[in-house]
Amino acid sequence: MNNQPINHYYRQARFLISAASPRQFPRGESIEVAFVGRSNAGKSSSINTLCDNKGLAKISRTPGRTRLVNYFEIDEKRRLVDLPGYGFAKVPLAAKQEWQKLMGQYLEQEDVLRGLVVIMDIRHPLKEFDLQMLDWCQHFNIPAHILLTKADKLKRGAQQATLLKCRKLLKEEGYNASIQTFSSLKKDGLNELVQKLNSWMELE
Ligand SMILES: Nc1nc2c(ncn2[C@@H]2O[C@H](COP(=O)(O)OP(=O)(O)O)[C@@H](O)[C@H]2O)c(=O)[nH]1
Ligand SMILES: [Mg+2]
Repeated sequence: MNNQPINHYYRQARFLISAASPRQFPRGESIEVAFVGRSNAGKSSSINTLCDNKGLAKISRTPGRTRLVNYFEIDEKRRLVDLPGYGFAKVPLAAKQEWQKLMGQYLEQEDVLRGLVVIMDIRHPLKEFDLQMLDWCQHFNIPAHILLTKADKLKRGAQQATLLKCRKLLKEEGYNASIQTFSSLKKDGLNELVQKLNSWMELE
């Protein structure tokens, strides 16, 4: 086991199904960890980095197009879930409401969902949408872990300063989410993410 890469469980991940509505959410005994973030924050890239598989979650340059919940199977008991990104300015109200409904339906599955990874661009952290996600986590009693991704866009000092600032703000606002810096490009922070997911997924 010692020669295995730290993310070896996640490298097994295979695409399972895309669900457009709760009726299509897969059933069974599996536990899940889900990823969410604003469109273009770097969600697909972080899943691909975690799983060491560039083609796993599609990396799209057109934000806000998909309203699908994408499931990846790690093993027969564990799944990763790519939740639809939030598109913003150009998204009509009806689409926003549809998105909110689908998210609510997904997040209320408390027997299945072990934790939510909230992806934020380190240059634009803790925006309104991100805080809404954290509010939902508190509401549904779901542990949250924040990735400040694209950390390679900032110098080390600025990365750490942003991390500390966000951690302080979270504490002040009463959120008990954990938070780290991450870079899909450099694979920085992968170890920390894997440790968090392993504990949620009851791996080792
Ligand atoms: N420099 C850098 N670019 C990133 C990183 N993660 C994602 N990107 C880029 O950001 C854009 C959006 O990424 P994507 O993963 O599709 O975001 P999503 O919409 O949240 O799934 C793409 O052009 C990625 O190549 C990162 O860690 N560093
Ligand atoms: Mg994506």
